[in-house]
Amino acid sequence: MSKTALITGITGQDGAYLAKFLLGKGYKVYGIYRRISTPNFWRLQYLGVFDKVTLIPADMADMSSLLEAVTISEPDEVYNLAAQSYVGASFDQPLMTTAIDGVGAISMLEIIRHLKRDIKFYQASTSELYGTVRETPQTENTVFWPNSPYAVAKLLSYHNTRIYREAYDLFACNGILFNHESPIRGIEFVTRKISNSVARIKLGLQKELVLGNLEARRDWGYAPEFVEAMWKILQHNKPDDFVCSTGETHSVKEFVEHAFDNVNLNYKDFVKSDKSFMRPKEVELLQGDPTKIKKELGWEPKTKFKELVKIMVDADLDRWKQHQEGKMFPWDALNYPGEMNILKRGPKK
Ligand code: NAP
Ligand code: G4F
Repeated sequence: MSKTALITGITGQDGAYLAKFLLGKGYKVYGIYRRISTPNFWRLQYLGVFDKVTLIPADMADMSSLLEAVTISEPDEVYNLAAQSYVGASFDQPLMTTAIDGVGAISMLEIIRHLKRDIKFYQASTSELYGTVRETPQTENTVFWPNSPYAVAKLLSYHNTRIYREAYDLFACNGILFNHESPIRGIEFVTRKISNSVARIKLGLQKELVLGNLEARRDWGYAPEFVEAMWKILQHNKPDDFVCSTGETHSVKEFVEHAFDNVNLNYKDFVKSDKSFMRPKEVELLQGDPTKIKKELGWEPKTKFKELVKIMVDADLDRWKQHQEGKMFPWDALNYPGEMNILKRGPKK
């Protein structure tokens, strides 16, 4: 019999890829979406799955709506991906971030505990938990030292997931995912900001690219591969926590350099670094060790760093060209002409 999944955060990058992946496995897929003034279904449309999933209006900050979503969907598996996921914004809105990313996960765990304990639960944990890293590469046993309100909210959900597993025997798991990107990545994240700007600069639509800390290093993987890891974690014979990463680390500057290389331009002619794009507190280096997930679940990343950069730049170039030819397609870039009018907090004062 086919399984049923409920995805919170289905309108985001990972939610949309996971919905497509699970549909391919024969799942019935439900997702919650929140009421906003302009609906945000472009990723589900872009991946061609909008009319294949069932959407339930709910909000992570409203437990009654989550209860209704679980009652209606009767899931075998819940993937808790919904979050205020932008680290920079968590410094501006720490309470809202804690309510959604930290308390929201507890609401879902409580619902499962009281309603149906055999629902499997996946929590979208993050490499941001490591913050100021205590060792490199980071493993499932590395000490957490979070550096943002986002990371602390995620620490709350990480530990509650573990506690509900140990205290109530729930099949509750953390995927400690390192950064993963794609052409449907949110446009304010650095990789997509770069690929979108490189495409615009190549086509003469933009003159420069202003970034913050070019020296920060991340372990960047390809999002469609990472959602398979989420599924594998819930198919394991026991509930557990797994690091999911490529094992490599690269700087923002390297990403920029390769992105401009892809369109035969020199980044030094276009890129500036400005303090206003820096954070009050930074995570300087992330590099995950995926040994456990490789060994126990057989999951391995396939797409290498340079290939990822090319996939993203090619996709944005293609979309801007199609736009110039007057073609219509689901897309976010037109609704986000830039960050110029958005107040930035900058580094610590
Ligand atoms: P994303 O693109 O920002 O998507 C976040 C999703 O959460 C969106 O669907 C968003 O809905 C939804 N959401 C936000 N606030 C909500 C609320 N109050 N109630 C219900 N839904 C709400 O994030 P992502 O990159 O797909 O990441 C998925 C999850 O993995 C997040 O929890 C993130 O923190 C975590 N994570 C991501 C990475 C990464 O590199 N991508 C790495 C580690 C962990 P709207 O569309 O309405 O905004
Ligand atoms: O792309 P970012 O905003 O992603 P960040 O902060 O690493 O967070 C992402 O990955 C986490 C997993 O480690 C997730 F948990 C989280 O939800 C999110 O998906 O920034 C990457 C790096 C940072 O060091 C930032 O300071 O790039 C640096 N950066 C430099 N200039 C910039 C910019 N980041 C952004 N967004 N914009 C800039 O102009």
